[in-house]
Amino acid sequence: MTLGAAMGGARALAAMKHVGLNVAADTFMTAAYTGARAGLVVVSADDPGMHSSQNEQDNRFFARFAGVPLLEPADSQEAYAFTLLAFELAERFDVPVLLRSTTRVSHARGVVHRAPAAGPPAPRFERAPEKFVMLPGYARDRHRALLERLAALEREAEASAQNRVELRDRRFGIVTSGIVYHYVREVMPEASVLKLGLSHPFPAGLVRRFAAEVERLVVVEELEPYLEDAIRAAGVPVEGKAYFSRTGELSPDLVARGLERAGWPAPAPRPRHAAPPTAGRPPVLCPGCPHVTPYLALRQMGAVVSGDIGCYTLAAMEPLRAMDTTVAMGSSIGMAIGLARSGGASGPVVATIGDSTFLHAGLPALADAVYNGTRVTVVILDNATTAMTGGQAHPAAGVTIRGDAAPTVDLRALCRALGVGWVKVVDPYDLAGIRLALAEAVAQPGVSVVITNRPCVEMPVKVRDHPFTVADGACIACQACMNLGCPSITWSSGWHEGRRKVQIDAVTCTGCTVCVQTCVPGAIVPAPGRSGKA
Ligand SMILES: Cc1ncc(C[n+]2csc(CCOP(=O)(O)OP(=O)(O)O)c2C)c(N)n1
Repeated sequence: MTLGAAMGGARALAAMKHVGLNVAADTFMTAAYTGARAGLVVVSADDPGMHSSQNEQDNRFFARFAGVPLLEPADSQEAYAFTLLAFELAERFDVPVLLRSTTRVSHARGVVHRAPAAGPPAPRFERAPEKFVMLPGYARDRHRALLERLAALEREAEASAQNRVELRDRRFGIVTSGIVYHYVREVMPEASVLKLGLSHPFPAGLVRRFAAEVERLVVVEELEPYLEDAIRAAGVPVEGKAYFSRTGELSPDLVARGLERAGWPAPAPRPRHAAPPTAGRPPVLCPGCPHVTPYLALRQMGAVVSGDIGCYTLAAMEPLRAMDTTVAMGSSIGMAIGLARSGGASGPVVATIGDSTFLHAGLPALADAVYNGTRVTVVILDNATTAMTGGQAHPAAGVTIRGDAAPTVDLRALCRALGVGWVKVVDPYDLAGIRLALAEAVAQPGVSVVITNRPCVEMPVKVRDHPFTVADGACIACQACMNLGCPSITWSSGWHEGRRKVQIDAVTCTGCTVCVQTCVPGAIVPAPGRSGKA
């Protein structure tokens, strides 16, 4: 969309997490050939340490791979200033610009001084098929044009004010970029530093000049030895990953320890702002989450479950432990096809996918499963939102991202239109109903789809029904309700025949009634007090 907008003459910015760029890569790689009319900036928010991601790929390589400039802000002010600079470079060199941040920069807040930005040009699409239609004949020319642009950009990087030499103690020459620059300054304030803000194309001449000023050159960077390899390839002796991990985030402490390992004097102890200890809390599905029952049923029927990326990925954890594979957003149905075709699955093969993820990347694989007659069941977990990332709307949610009414994709009709012969919509709070639907679905000879239809209990509105409680003395400690993994159900202080009884926290219970349906002696009853919806 943003490439189309920029070709149409409007400045455009696409922001995504690191794995988002994998999905956009097909367009991104060729956008480097076409360029656009107005500036196109791609923001990649990388996640070293995988705070909430399935991998920690280092997207600086994407800049080198595609042949586009790379800007690496170190803090909020630079995030702002580099975004303006990115548009300027994009328009001056007719190339998309990659602005890469990491979690610590993306989540930072700071005072930002604004600068006047040049007004965007008036949008106007001008036909230029030799620039915008990447047939091989045109694309060959554009590839050559890209290499010429890169040579000009290299001169830019050599002279850029964003690539800054700070000469202090000449024994220590540190090359760094992004947030790590601040870690280095904090723990080794006396070190000489080359801070790279425009790090692709690589300013080899500048690095050589810096290296000549210092006794030892060490790169401090998170994840891959991206800068280190480039420096070594330029023929400059350098050290780096020998002292710093290639996985996870760095921190001021890890930088200090790495530099000590490199043989440099231990830095002065830093003041500590000790945070009070917090209890470890494993991630769990919320009380009343409509994603629980399909997984309970799938585990009980011995299905091989190809999972996807969303809140429901937590079904891989105890006590549900009902997901066998999860790799990338939208991969579940394709992987289920492969698992079914492998002949190695010990039970029925079932893909489970959220509504948002299904619309993002599930449709092509479902069409393929139908087309090629693969026997798989797909469970679409329709909670009418994109819960995991904060409740964004999507094309089947009925509202726009701003909350205005919008046309709604009818998921059942969509599956039928793709040729699925057996589609059933079920209430996930009806445990018997969901068991029955799944049993029927996996018995179908071809593709079957089960759609669950309860909204997320947290967003866009909180769903709170009358809470339940465990009746005094009625619990026989069978612990069947514990299989749900509901955070509202905890151990009580009571015992029955050597097993612990359970209790329900009335404050967090949403009244979904699923535990009531699992309770063998019928011990779970409405909590006393006012009934009705909160
Ligand atoms: C390619 C890609 N883009 C974005 C993300 C971030 N992300 C993780 S889960 C998710 C959406 C989950 O929505 P849905 O499938 O509806 O499940 P829910 O969390 O609502 O249960 C997104 C966008 C990602 N992991 N990969």
